[in-house]
Amino acid sequence: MPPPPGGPVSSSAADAPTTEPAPPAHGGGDGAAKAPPAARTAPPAPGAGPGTRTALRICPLCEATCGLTLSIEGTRVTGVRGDRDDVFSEGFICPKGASFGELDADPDRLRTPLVREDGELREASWQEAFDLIAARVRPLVEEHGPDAVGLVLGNPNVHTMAGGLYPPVLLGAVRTRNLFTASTLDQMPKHVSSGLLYGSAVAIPVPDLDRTDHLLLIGANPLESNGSLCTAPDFPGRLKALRRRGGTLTVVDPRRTRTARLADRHVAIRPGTDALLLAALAHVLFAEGLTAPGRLTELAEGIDDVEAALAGFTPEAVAAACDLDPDDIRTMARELAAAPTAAVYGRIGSCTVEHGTLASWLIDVLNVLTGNLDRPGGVLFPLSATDRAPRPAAPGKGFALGRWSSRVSGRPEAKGELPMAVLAEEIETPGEGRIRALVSIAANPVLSAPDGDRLDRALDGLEFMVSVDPYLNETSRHADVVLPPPPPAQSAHFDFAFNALAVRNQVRFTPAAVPLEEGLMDECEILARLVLALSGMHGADPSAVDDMVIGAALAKAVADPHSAVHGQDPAKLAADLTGGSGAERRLDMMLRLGPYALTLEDLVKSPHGIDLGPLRPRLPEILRTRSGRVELLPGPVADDLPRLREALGARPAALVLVGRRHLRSNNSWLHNVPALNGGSNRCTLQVHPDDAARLRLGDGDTARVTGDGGSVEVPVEITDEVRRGVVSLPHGWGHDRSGVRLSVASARPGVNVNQLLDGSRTDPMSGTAVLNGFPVEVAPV
Ligand SMILES: Nc1nc2c(c(=O)[nH]1)N[C@H]1C(S)=C(S)[C@@H](COP(=O)(O)OP(=O)(O)OC[C@H]3O[C@@H](n4cnc5c(=O)[nH]c(N)nc54)[C@H](O)[C@@H]3O)O[C@H]1N2
Ligand SMILES: Nc1nc2c(c(=O)[nH]1)N[C@H]1C(S)=C(S)[C@@H](COP(=O)(O)OP(=O)(O)OC[C@H]3O[C@@H](n4cnc5c(=O)[nH]c(N)nc54)[C@H](O)[C@@H]3O)O[C@H]1N2
Ligand code: SF4
Ligand SMILES: [Mo]
Repeated sequence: MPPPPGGPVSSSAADAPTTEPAPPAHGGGDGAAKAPPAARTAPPAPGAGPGTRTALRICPLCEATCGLTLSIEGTRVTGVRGDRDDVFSEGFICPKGASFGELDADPDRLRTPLVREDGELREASWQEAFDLIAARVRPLVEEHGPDAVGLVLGNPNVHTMAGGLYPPVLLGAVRTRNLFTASTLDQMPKHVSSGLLYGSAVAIPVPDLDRTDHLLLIGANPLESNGSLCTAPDFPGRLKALRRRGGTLTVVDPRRTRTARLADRHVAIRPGTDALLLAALAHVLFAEGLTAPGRLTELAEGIDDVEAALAGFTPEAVAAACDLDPDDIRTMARELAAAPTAAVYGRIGSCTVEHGTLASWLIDVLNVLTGNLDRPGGVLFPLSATDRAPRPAAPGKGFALGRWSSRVSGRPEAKGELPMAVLAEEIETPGEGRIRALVSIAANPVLSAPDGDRLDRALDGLEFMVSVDPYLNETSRHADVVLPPPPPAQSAHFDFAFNALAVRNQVRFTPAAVPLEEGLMDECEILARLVLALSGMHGADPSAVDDMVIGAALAKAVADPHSAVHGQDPAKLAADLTGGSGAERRLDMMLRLGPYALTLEDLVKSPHGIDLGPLRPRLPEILRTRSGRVELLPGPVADDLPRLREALGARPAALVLVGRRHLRSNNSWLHNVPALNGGSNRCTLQVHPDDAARLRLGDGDTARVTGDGGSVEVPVEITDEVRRGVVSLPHGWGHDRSGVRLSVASARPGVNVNQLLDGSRTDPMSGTAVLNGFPVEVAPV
């Protein structure tokens, strides 16, 4: 998931900013994060030498947020193990977390800013780099308006404090409508369905993994991904515990994944047809009188409308499209209804598909119809320590879609964002409103978005580009200025996004484990300086940014009759804030204003975290719909249902492609860590034996795969783990472009699966690219 501009509660989640004027809701301090507070120490890791100390660090490499214990010699991370005392992860660690030290010390990481001179990137001082940004971007904005600046936010923004705190401020300062994030390659359908159902795009219910009796898991593979939009360290262990306590697990996936192998039932659906399956499950619940919404009867409106709208989606009607047996669909519905508690949960395979928003909506519809939304054992809304403190339920403003559209192909915005799939055309197409300068923070769209070759060319045609990225990679190689953040051991960590998506309420903070290296700049300060450079305040002290945010947030809080600080003196409240940097003071403020009234000091005193208890029901308080109820059949959803009905009769493509994630991968950027690249983590095309025979492909042969956007040539791996008619290729590979500085990744580059796409296939409501279940042709080379 991607990055949160809408305020630090996003998803994958973090893939997601929003354009609501950057919430000064959280903020500030005195800027420059040069002196991290002393790292707290823990008993040294076993086997550690005499000069070794240890420090705790929350792992930033996936959504599970495990606590790590780092062994440190001098300033080098020499060992990593799971922190057994961590209140949430209790010692769990995976191979990625174990490679934290190697990643931290990667010699290919940039250690100084780069600026382009006479076409070549050269090392530069921070001063030079920011001077250049201020000098080049402001004139473009003054001449062409704010939309001349495009902002691209990638996934790691949800994994850093800087990415949680500054993008909203940046967006507020630049006020461009050209905002693109990894969300439209990921979880935007979930934001849209939540926006429509609950009135808040960030109200995402998560499965109550530790208490549920039945988990219906759609298009997710947490045994490799470690979970998404469901933060749960040791997801595999939690699934095994579900089985041990007599619960059941059903997995819907066209591949027999490691997660599917753990399940009681594996449903190998034809890709892209989950919305049909889910509609049929709801249909069975209605037809057989199995609905039992309980207290949701009062809290939700439109249950009868949903019944009418789904009338045609019988198991028989969807069976051919899904390639499933209608009796199996009935059984699944009955099992769901019969379980004392159950949770329906979907991820990438349910989102990045043609009917992603409908599938995301139907998942919640099923949870409502079975009474499982907002009850223990079902799906619940977390309440994180930096969320807004609960207040009396009241109708809200609702959620609007399509408030503006993209300039070239008229795609509607969702959550303030335009589809990443249209970024290239917005740069290439001349005219007023064209993107002339691009700021890319922690993003690699050349590999992660459709048609990287086209984007590659488009980026070359920009008048100016900034990348905030530790690597010179496929995307940042186009930048005129590259601003590298420090290695992760040198940054403090707090999970703004994932605490709000966690299966248990808890809160943890880890200060920087080692001091900031001479010559590097904390990413919070980098982004604060970027805000200044882009808003005409270049040269001001970066603490001004945090002070501004703090001032605005406290002014709002003291004026709010529901706030615990109502009527107090904002200057006094600001003076009370603690923290070694502006970012930390902003965190302290958010904690103080939050539902548990904690302070940063509380977190520092509890280095292994504070457990805040199991998830609890939050309806109706969380609702922001105009009706003040869950609006179960929102207009835009009803309007999209005819498209789903058409899919009932569509002739399926002979061969479609789906992705896959490997445990030791992370999108496009961990292939440069030797321990994570190689072995079974390979860029191969998985083909079912029957398809391989038909296509005359042998194991290890090279195949040419062709889609709308181009062709790639890739080694074949024959396996019956994929179902017939489906091939699978992982994403994030294709490190063979010139000018990148990724010595390990470039030696085993793999191919870019997204070159098979041209960006024309999207889920229309959310603008999310169809990255799974698209037609391809495969032939021997
Ligand atoms: N075909 C296909 N395509 C996909 C997907 C798929 O399943 N199939 N998945 C999609 C999903 S879910 C996502 S989230 C996107 C991800 O898409 P992106 O966010 O564009 O890609 P990442 O590979 O996560 O790249 C992140 C960039 O951040 C940099 N980085 C790492 N750490 C930091 C840091 O601390 N600070 C900063 N500033 N930069 C950092 C890395 O060097 C890298 O350049 O990819 C999407 N693309
Ligand atoms: N090791 C590792 N962990 C990661 C990442 C990584 O790259 N590597 N990336 C992180 C990110 S950014 C994210 S968003 C999460 C994603 O977390 P997950 O969604 O759990 O991860 P995926 O492996 O993409 O799982 C998607 C599954 O959907 C299946 N699928 C494909 N098409 C369909 C379909 O049409 N219907 C159904 N039912 N299933 C389908 C695929 O076969 C695959 O098994 O993982 C995060 N964690
Ligand atoms: S599961 Fe995720 S958070 Fe935990 S150690 Fe592995 S990569 Fe890090
Ligand atoms: Mo993601």
